[in-house]
Amino acid sequence: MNSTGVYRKIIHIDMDAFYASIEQRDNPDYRNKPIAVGGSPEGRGGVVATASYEARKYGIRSAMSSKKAFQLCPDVIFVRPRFEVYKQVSQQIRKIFCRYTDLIEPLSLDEAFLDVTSDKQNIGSAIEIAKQIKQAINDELHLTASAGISINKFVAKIASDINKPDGMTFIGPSRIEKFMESLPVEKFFGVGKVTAEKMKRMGLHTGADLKKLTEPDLFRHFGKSGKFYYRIVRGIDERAVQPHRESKSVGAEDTFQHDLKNPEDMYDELRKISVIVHERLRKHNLKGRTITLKIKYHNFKIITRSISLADQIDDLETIYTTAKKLLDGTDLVEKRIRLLGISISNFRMELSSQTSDQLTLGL
Ligand code: DCP
Ligand code: MG
Repeated sequence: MNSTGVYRKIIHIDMDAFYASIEQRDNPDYRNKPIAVGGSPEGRGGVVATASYEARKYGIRSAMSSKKAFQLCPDVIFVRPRFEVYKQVSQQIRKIFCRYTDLIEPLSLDEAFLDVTSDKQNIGSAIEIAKQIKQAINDELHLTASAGISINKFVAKIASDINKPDGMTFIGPSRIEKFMESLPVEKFFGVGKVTAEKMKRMGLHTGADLKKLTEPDLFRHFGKSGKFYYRIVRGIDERAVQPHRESKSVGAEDTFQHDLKNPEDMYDELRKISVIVHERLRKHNLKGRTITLKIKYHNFKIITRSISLADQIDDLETIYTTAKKLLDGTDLVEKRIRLLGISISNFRMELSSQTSDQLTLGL
Protein backbone atom coordinates (compact mmCIF):
# COMPACT_ATOMS: atom_id res chain seq x y z
CA MET A 1 0.00 0.00 0.00
CA ASN A 2 0.83 3.61 -0.02
CA SER A 3 3.99 3.98 2.01
CA THR A 4 3.55 7.66 2.78
CA GLY A 5 0.35 6.98 4.69
CA VAL A 6 -1.93 9.13 2.59
CA TYR A 7 -5.24 7.62 1.71
CA ARG A 8 -8.58 8.61 0.29
CA LYS A 9 -11.71 8.17 2.39
CA ILE A 10 -14.44 6.44 0.42
CA ILE A 11 -17.93 5.56 1.61
CA HIS A 12 -20.29 3.27 -0.28
CA ILE A 13 -23.92 3.56 0.76
CA ASP A 14 -26.50 0.98 -0.31
CA MET A 15 -30.12 1.11 0.82
CA ASP A 16 -31.57 -2.04 2.41
CA ALA A 17 -34.21 -3.90 0.37
CA PHE A 18 -34.80 -0.55 -1.28
CA TYR A 19 -38.15 -0.83 -3.11
CA ALA A 20 -39.56 -3.23 -0.51
CA SER A 21 -38.57 -1.06 2.46
CA ILE A 22 -40.28 1.94 0.89
CA GLU A 23 -43.45 -0.11 0.37
CA GLN A 24 -43.34 -1.35 3.97
CA ARG A 25 -42.76 2.18 5.23
CA ASP A 26 -45.71 3.58 3.27
CA ASN A 27 -48.16 0.76 3.95
CA PRO A 28 -48.39 -0.57 7.52
CA ASP A 29 -50.13 -3.74 6.24
CA TYR A 30 -46.87 -4.82 4.63
CA ARG A 31 -44.69 -4.39 7.72
CA ASN A 32 -42.98 -7.51 9.09
CA LYS A 33 -44.46 -9.48 6.18
CA PRO A 34 -42.89 -11.25 3.23
CA ILE A 35 -43.45 -8.93 0.28
CA ALA A 36 -42.12 -9.01 -3.25
CA VAL A 37 -42.10 -5.84 -5.32
CA GLY A 38 -42.87 -6.65 -8.96
CA GLY A 39 -44.38 -9.86 -10.19
CA SER A 40 -48.07 -10.53 -10.13
CA PRO A 41 -50.51 -12.07 -7.66
CA GLU A 42 -50.32 -15.85 -7.21
CA GLY A 43 -47.20 -15.86 -9.30
CA ARG A 44 -48.97 -15.61 -12.65
CA GLY A 45 -46.12 -13.83 -14.39
CA GLY A 46 -43.38 -11.26 -14.26
CA VAL A 47 -40.29 -11.08 -12.13
CA VAL A 48 -39.50 -9.93 -8.63
CA ALA A 49 -37.56 -6.64 -8.52
CA THR A 50 -36.78 -7.05 -4.84
CA ALA A 51 -38.05 -8.84 -1.75
CA SER A 52 -38.43 -7.72 1.85
CA TYR A 53 -36.04 -9.32 4.34
CA GLU A 54 -38.97 -11.40 5.65
CA ALA A 55 -39.45 -12.80 2.12
CA ARG A 56 -35.73 -13.44 1.69
CA LYS A 57 -35.92 -15.94 4.56
CA TYR A 58 -37.89 -18.15 2.18
CA GLY A 59 -35.25 -17.74 -0.52
CA ILE A 60 -37.09 -15.13 -2.58
CA ARG A 61 -34.63 -12.97 -4.49
CA SER A 62 -34.39 -10.18 -7.07
CA ALA A 63 -34.90 -11.28 -10.68
CA MET A 64 -36.71 -14.48 -9.63
CA SER A 65 -39.94 -15.29 -11.47
CA SER A 66 -42.98 -14.52 -9.37
CA LYS A 67 -44.07 -18.11 -9.99
CA LYS A 68 -40.99 -19.39 -8.19
CA ALA A 69 -41.44 -16.81 -5.43
CA PHE A 70 -45.00 -17.98 -4.90
CA GLN A 71 -43.87 -21.61 -4.74
CA LEU A 72 -41.28 -20.73 -2.10
CA CYS A 73 -43.75 -18.77 0.00
CA PRO A 74 -47.49 -18.90 -0.79
CA ASP A 75 -48.07 -16.10 1.73
CA VAL A 76 -45.87 -13.65 -0.14
CA ILE A 77 -47.61 -10.39 -0.99
CA PHE A 78 -46.86 -9.10 -4.50
CA VAL A 79 -46.71 -5.32 -4.54
CA ARG A 80 -46.91 -3.20 -7.66
CA PRO A 81 -43.79 -1.03 -7.99
CA ARG A 82 -44.03 2.76 -7.73
CA PHE A 83 -40.96 3.87 -9.62
CA GLU A 84 -41.73 7.58 -9.27
CA VAL A 85 -41.62 7.25 -5.48
CA TYR A 86 -38.33 5.34 -5.62
CA LYS A 87 -36.83 8.09 -7.77
CA GLN A 88 -37.98 10.73 -5.32
CA VAL A 89 -36.48 8.87 -2.36
CA SER A 90 -33.27 8.50 -4.34
CA GLN A 91 -33.11 12.28 -4.76
CA GLN A 92 -33.75 12.77 -1.04
CA ILE A 93 -30.87 10.44 -0.20
CA ARG A 94 -28.63 12.34 -2.57
CA LYS A 95 -29.49 15.60 -0.83
CA ILE A 96 -28.35 14.07 2.44
CA PHE A 97 -25.05 13.01 0.82
CA CYS A 98 -24.61 16.57 -0.49
CA ARG A 99 -24.40 17.93 3.04
CA TYR A 100 -21.06 16.16 3.35
CA THR A 101 -19.48 16.16 -0.10
CA ASP A 102 -20.04 17.02 -3.74
CA LEU A 103 -17.98 14.04 -4.86
CA ILE A 104 -20.91 11.64 -5.21
CA GLU A 105 -21.10 8.89 -7.82
CA PRO A 106 -24.52 7.26 -7.94
CA LEU A 107 -24.44 3.68 -9.23
CA SER A 108 -28.19 3.19 -9.22
CA LEU A 109 -31.21 4.66 -7.45
CA ASP A 110 -30.19 3.10 -4.15
CA GLU A 111 -26.42 3.14 -4.05
CA ALA A 112 -23.60 5.63 -4.39
CA PHE A 113 -19.93 6.18 -3.73
CA LEU A 114 -18.90 9.25 -1.76
CA ASP A 115 -15.41 10.62 -1.55
CA VAL A 116 -15.16 12.34 1.83
CA THR A 117 -11.40 12.80 1.87
CA SER A 118 -12.18 16.42 2.51
CA ASP A 119 -15.73 16.86 3.72
CA LYS A 120 -17.76 20.05 3.66
CA GLN A 121 -18.28 20.12 7.42
CA ASN A 122 -14.69 19.31 8.35
CA ILE A 123 -15.79 16.27 10.31
CA GLY A 124 -12.67 14.47 9.20
CA SER A 125 -13.70 10.95 10.16
CA ALA A 126 -15.30 8.88 7.40
CA ILE A 127 -16.80 6.58 10.02
CA GLU A 128 -18.48 9.51 11.74
CA ILE A 129 -19.79 10.81 8.41
CA ALA A 130 -21.21 7.39 7.50
CA LYS A 131 -22.90 7.22 10.91
CA GLN A 132 -24.46 10.62 10.43
CA ILE A 133 -25.68 9.77 6.93
CA LYS A 134 -27.28 6.53 8.15
CA GLN A 135 -28.88 8.43 11.02
CA ALA A 136 -30.25 11.14 8.71
CA ILE A 137 -31.68 8.52 6.33
CA ASN A 138 -33.32 6.87 9.33
CA ASP A 139 -34.65 10.04 10.98
CA GLU A 140 -35.78 11.87 7.88
CA LEU A 141 -36.78 9.11 5.47
CA HIS A 142 -37.57 6.28 7.90
CA LEU A 143 -35.43 3.85 5.93
CA THR A 144 -32.22 2.02 6.63
CA ALA A 145 -29.00 1.98 4.65
CA SER A 146 -25.79 0.02 4.93
CA ALA A 147 -22.40 1.67 4.65
CA GLY A 148 -18.97 0.43 3.67
CA ILE A 149 -15.96 2.57 4.46
CA SER A 150 -12.47 2.15 3.15
CA ILE A 151 -9.71 3.81 1.17
CA ASN A 152 -10.97 2.76 -2.25
CA LYS A 153 -14.19 2.10 -4.12
CA PHE A 154 -13.75 -1.62 -4.48
CA VAL A 155 -13.33 -2.41 -0.80
CA ALA A 156 -15.95 0.15 0.28
CA LYS A 157 -18.52 -1.51 -1.99
CA ILE A 158 -17.86 -4.99 -0.72
CA ALA A 159 -17.82 -3.72 2.85
CA SER A 160 -21.31 -2.21 2.60
CA ASP A 161 -22.68 -5.67 1.88
CA ILE A 162 -21.10 -7.36 4.90
CA ASN A 163 -23.48 -6.43 7.71
CA LYS A 164 -26.69 -5.81 5.81
CA PRO A 165 -29.28 -4.62 6.79
CA ASP A 166 -28.51 -1.44 8.73
CA GLY A 167 -24.85 -2.33 8.71
CA MET A 168 -21.65 -0.36 8.81
CA THR A 169 -18.28 -1.90 8.06
CA PHE A 170 -14.94 -0.16 8.05
CA ILE A 171 -11.98 -1.86 6.47
CA GLY A 172 -8.88 0.14 7.14
CA PRO A 173 -5.61 0.05 5.21
CA SER A 174 -3.93 -2.46 7.51
CA ARG A 175 -6.74 -5.00 7.03
CA ILE A 176 -7.21 -4.70 3.29
CA GLU A 177 -4.75 -7.31 2.07
CA LYS A 178 -5.99 -10.01 4.46
CA PHE A 179 -9.54 -9.14 3.59
CA MET A 180 -8.88 -9.43 -0.14
CA GLU A 181 -7.07 -12.74 0.33
CA SER A 182 -10.06 -14.31 2.04
CA LEU A 183 -12.56 -13.01 -0.50
CA PRO A 184 -14.23 -15.63 -2.75
CA VAL A 185 -13.51 -14.94 -6.42
CA GLU A 186 -17.17 -14.35 -7.30
CA LYS A 187 -17.12 -11.29 -5.08
CA PHE A 188 -14.45 -9.65 -7.21
CA PHE A 189 -15.69 -6.75 -9.21
CA GLY A 190 -16.31 -7.68 -12.82
CA VAL A 191 -16.13 -11.43 -12.21
CA GLY A 192 -19.35 -12.79 -13.66
CA LYS A 193 -20.61 -16.34 -13.35
CA VAL A 194 -18.70 -17.55 -16.40
CA THR A 195 -15.36 -16.13 -15.26
CA ALA A 196 -15.91 -17.44 -11.73
CA GLU A 197 -16.46 -20.94 -13.11
CA LYS A 198 -13.35 -20.67 -15.23
CA MET A 199 -11.38 -19.55 -12.17
CA LYS A 200 -12.65 -22.46 -10.12
CA ARG A 201 -11.70 -24.92 -12.84
CA MET A 202 -8.22 -23.44 -12.58
CA GLY A 203 -8.27 -24.00 -8.82
CA LEU A 204 -8.70 -20.31 -8.05
CA HIS A 205 -11.26 -19.92 -5.27
CA THR A 206 -10.18 -16.90 -3.25
CA GLY A 207 -8.14 -13.76 -3.47
CA ALA A 208 -5.20 -15.63 -1.99
CA ASP A 209 -5.30 -18.06 -4.95
CA LEU A 210 -5.43 -15.19 -7.44
CA LYS A 211 -2.51 -13.56 -5.70
CA LYS A 212 -0.26 -16.48 -6.56
CA LEU A 213 -0.52 -15.67 -10.26
CA THR A 214 1.77 -13.16 -11.92
CA GLU A 215 0.36 -10.19 -13.80
CA PRO A 216 1.23 -11.67 -17.23
CA ASP A 217 -0.48 -14.95 -16.17
CA LEU A 218 -3.64 -13.14 -15.18
CA PHE A 219 -3.54 -11.12 -18.39
CA ARG A 220 -3.11 -14.26 -20.46
CA HIS A 221 -6.14 -15.94 -18.87
CA PHE A 222 -8.49 -13.01 -18.32
CA GLY A 223 -7.38 -10.27 -20.70
CA LYS A 224 -7.54 -6.66 -19.58
CA SER A 225 -9.61 -7.60 -16.53
CA GLY A 226 -6.73 -9.82 -15.41
CA LYS A 227 -4.59 -6.73 -14.90
CA PHE A 228 -7.33 -5.24 -12.76
CA TYR A 229 -7.54 -8.42 -10.66
CA TYR A 230 -3.79 -8.28 -10.13
CA ARG A 231 -4.02 -4.83 -8.59
CA ILE A 232 -7.28 -5.24 -6.74
CA VAL A 233 -6.21 -8.41 -4.95
CA ARG A 234 -3.38 -6.31 -3.53
CA GLY A 235 -5.91 -3.72 -2.38
CA ILE A 236 -4.93 -1.25 -5.08
CA ASP A 237 -7.83 0.56 -6.71
CA GLU A 238 -7.20 4.12 -7.73
CA ARG A 239 -10.44 4.69 -9.61
CA ALA A 240 -11.74 8.12 -8.68
CA VAL A 241 -15.28 8.79 -7.50
CA GLN A 242 -16.74 10.34 -10.63
CA PRO A 243 -19.54 12.75 -9.83
CA HIS A 244 -20.53 13.45 -13.41
CA ARG A 245 -20.25 10.06 -14.97
CA GLU A 246 -22.58 9.88 -17.91
CA SER A 247 -25.35 7.41 -17.47
CA LYS A 248 -25.35 5.88 -20.87
CA SER A 249 -27.81 3.56 -22.47
CA VAL A 250 -28.25 1.84 -25.80
CA GLY A 251 -31.67 1.03 -27.10
CA ALA A 252 -34.23 0.95 -29.86
CA GLU A 253 -37.94 1.54 -30.07
CA ASP A 254 -40.67 1.21 -32.64
CA THR A 255 -44.02 2.90 -33.14
CA PHE A 256 -46.52 0.65 -34.85
CA GLN A 257 -48.84 1.47 -37.72
CA HIS A 258 -51.68 -0.22 -35.88
CA ASP A 259 -51.86 -0.49 -32.11
CA LEU A 260 -51.01 -3.96 -30.83
CA LYS A 261 -53.67 -5.80 -28.84
CA ASN A 262 -52.55 -9.37 -29.12
CA PRO A 263 -49.65 -10.51 -26.87
CA GLU A 264 -48.26 -12.71 -29.66
CA ASP A 265 -47.87 -9.64 -31.89
CA MET A 266 -46.22 -7.77 -29.02
CA TYR A 267 -43.74 -10.61 -28.53
CA ASP A 268 -42.93 -10.59 -32.26
CA GLU A 269 -42.21 -6.87 -32.17
CA LEU A 270 -40.17 -7.24 -28.99
CA ARG A 271 -38.04 -9.82 -30.72
CA LYS A 272 -37.38 -7.50 -33.66
CA ILE A 273 -36.46 -4.67 -31.30
CA SER A 274 -34.22 -7.04 -29.29
CA VAL A 275 -32.31 -7.88 -32.46
CA ILE A 276 -31.62 -4.20 -33.12
CA VAL A 277 -30.59 -3.50 -29.53
CA HIS A 278 -28.34 -6.55 -29.61
CA GLU A 279 -26.66 -5.35 -32.81
CA ARG A 280 -26.12 -1.89 -31.32
CA LEU A 281 -24.55 -3.32 -28.18
CA ARG A 282 -22.24 -5.41 -30.32
CA LYS A 283 -21.32 -2.46 -32.46
CA HIS A 284 -20.32 -0.35 -29.46
CA ASN A 285 -18.80 -3.32 -27.70
CA LEU A 286 -20.97 -2.75 -24.63
CA LYS A 287 -22.56 -4.95 -22.00
CA GLY A 288 -24.98 -3.63 -19.42
CA ARG A 289 -26.76 -5.05 -16.39
CA THR A 290 -30.05 -3.18 -16.60
CA ILE A 291 -32.82 -3.71 -19.16
CA THR A 292 -35.58 -1.16 -19.47
CA LEU A 293 -38.81 -1.72 -21.34
CA LYS A 294 -40.79 1.28 -22.51
CA ILE A 295 -44.45 1.02 -23.44
CA LYS A 296 -46.62 3.74 -24.95
CA TYR A 297 -50.33 2.99 -24.93
CA HIS A 298 -52.90 4.15 -27.50
CA ASN A 299 -53.74 7.11 -25.23
CA PHE A 300 -50.05 8.12 -25.28
CA LYS A 301 -49.52 7.19 -21.67
CA ILE A 302 -45.93 5.97 -21.27
CA ILE A 303 -44.64 3.55 -18.67
CA THR A 304 -41.20 2.05 -18.18
CA ARG A 305 -40.19 -1.12 -16.37
CA SER A 306 -36.65 -2.14 -15.66
CA ILE A 307 -34.65 -4.83 -14.02
CA SER A 308 -30.98 -5.31 -13.27
CA LEU A 309 -29.49 -8.76 -13.70
CA ALA A 310 -26.54 -10.22 -11.85
CA ASP A 311 -24.47 -10.52 -15.00
CA GLN A 312 -23.64 -8.19 -17.85
CA ILE A 313 -26.04 -8.75 -20.72
CA ASP A 314 -25.11 -8.81 -24.36
CA ASP A 315 -26.82 -11.89 -25.77
CA LEU A 316 -29.98 -11.73 -27.79
CA GLU A 317 -31.91 -14.40 -25.89
CA THR A 318 -31.44 -12.70 -22.51
CA ILE A 319 -32.46 -9.33 -23.93
CA TYR A 320 -35.60 -10.79 -25.47
CA THR A 321 -36.68 -13.06 -22.61
CA THR A 322 -36.07 -10.35 -19.99
CA ALA A 323 -37.98 -7.75 -21.99
CA LYS A 324 -40.79 -10.25 -22.47
CA LYS A 325 -40.90 -10.96 -18.74
CA LEU A 326 -41.10 -7.23 -18.05
CA LEU A 327 -43.93 -6.93 -20.56
CA ASP A 328 -45.74 -9.89 -19.01
CA GLY A 329 -45.41 -8.16 -15.65
CA THR A 330 -47.59 -5.29 -16.89
CA ASP A 331 -51.32 -5.45 -17.22
CA LEU A 332 -51.99 -6.46 -20.83
CA VAL A 333 -55.72 -6.96 -20.50
CA GLU A 334 -57.59 -4.74 -22.96
CA LYS A 335 -54.47 -2.71 -23.56
CA ARG A 336 -53.57 -1.24 -26.92
CA ILE A 337 -49.92 -0.55 -27.42
CA ARG A 338 -48.58 2.11 -29.82
CA LEU A 339 -44.90 1.80 -29.12
CA LEU A 340 -42.45 -0.60 -27.54
CA GLY A 341 -38.81 0.12 -26.72
CA ILE A 342 -35.94 -1.69 -25.05
CA SER A 343 -32.78 -0.15 -23.69
CA ILE A 344 -29.74 -1.48 -21.88
CA SER A 345 -27.83 0.59 -19.34
CA ASN A 346 -25.64 0.22 -16.26
CA PHE A 347 -22.59 -0.54 -18.33
CA ARG A 348 -19.52 -2.10 -16.90
CA MET A 349 -17.49 0.35 -14.86
CA GLU A 350 -14.27 1.46 -16.45
CA LEU A 351 -11.62 -0.96 -15.31
CA SER A 352 -8.67 1.24 -16.06
CA SER A 353 -7.32 2.85 -12.95
CA GLN A 354 -7.16 6.57 -12.50
CA THR A 355 -4.91 8.45 -10.22
CA SER A 356 -6.56 10.96 -8.00
CA ASP A 357 -5.56 13.42 -5.37
CA GLN A 358 -4.77 11.60 -2.20
CA LEU A 359 -4.91 13.51 1.03
CA THR A 360 -4.00 12.73 4.57
CA LEU A 361 -5.24 9.77 6.60
CA GLY A 362 -7.66 9.78 9.51
CA LEU A 363 -10.48 7.45 8.53
N1 DCP B 1 -33.56 -4.19 -8.51
C1 DCP B 1 -34.19 -4.71 -9.63
N2 DCP B 1 -33.74 -5.88 -10.19
C2 DCP B 1 -32.68 -6.53 -9.64
C3 DCP B 1 -32.02 -6.02 -8.52
C4 DCP B 1 -32.50 -4.84 -7.97
O1 DCP B 1 -35.15 -4.12 -10.12
N3 DCP B 1 -32.25 -7.67 -10.21
C5 DCP B 1 -34.07 -2.95 -7.88
C6 DCP B 1 -34.93 -3.25 -6.68
C7 DCP B 1 -34.04 -2.97 -5.50
C8 DCP B 1 -33.11 -1.88 -6.02
O2 DCP B 1 -33.00 -2.13 -7.43
O3 DCP B 1 -34.78 -2.57 -4.36
C9 DCP B 1 -31.76 -1.89 -5.36
O4 DCP B 1 -31.04 -3.07 -5.64
P1 DCP B 1 -30.13 -3.82 -4.57
O5 DCP B 1 -29.36 -4.84 -5.31
O6 DCP B 1 -29.38 -2.82 -3.74
O7 DCP B 1 -31.18 -4.62 -3.66
P2 DCP B 1 -32.03 -4.14 -2.44
O8 DCP B 1 -31.73 -2.72 -2.08
O9 DCP B 1 -33.46 -4.43 -2.74
O10 DCP B 1 -31.57 -5.11 -1.30
P3 DCP B 1 -30.22 -5.11 -0.43
O11 DCP B 1 -30.66 -4.88 0.97
O12 DCP B 1 -29.63 -6.45 -0.62
O13 DCP B 1 -29.37 -3.98 -0.96
MG1 MG C 1 -29.80 -2.03 -1.84
